[in-house]
Amino acid sequence: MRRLLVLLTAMLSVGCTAPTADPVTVELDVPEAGIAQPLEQHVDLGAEVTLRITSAVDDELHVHGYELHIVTPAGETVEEVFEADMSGSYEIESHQAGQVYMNLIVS
Ligand SMILES: [Cu+2]
Repeated sequence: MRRLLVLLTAMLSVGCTAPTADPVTVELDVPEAGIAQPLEQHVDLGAEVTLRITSAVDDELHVHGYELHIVTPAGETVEEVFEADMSGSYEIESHQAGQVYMNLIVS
């Protein structure tokens, strides 16, 4: 019985192993003129990402793939927290300016 319990515990802890990526904060400051050349930002797969955005203009940002829509009132700092659980390159696009501000690379 004791042996069975040990085995079960071992199996459960393997099954529950979470990615060991550290949480990360990604800052995105958008000036009034926007961002002509997309920034590039890498985050580790499995990391908890805090996206901290400060925009000089009213905007709505779309994180492609993760399908986050983030409203950013002018001059305010907005935070969006999500789990980077899909690998790939994801555009963070302004639906106001029609520009890609950042490519978020998850790997
Ligand atoms: Cu979009």
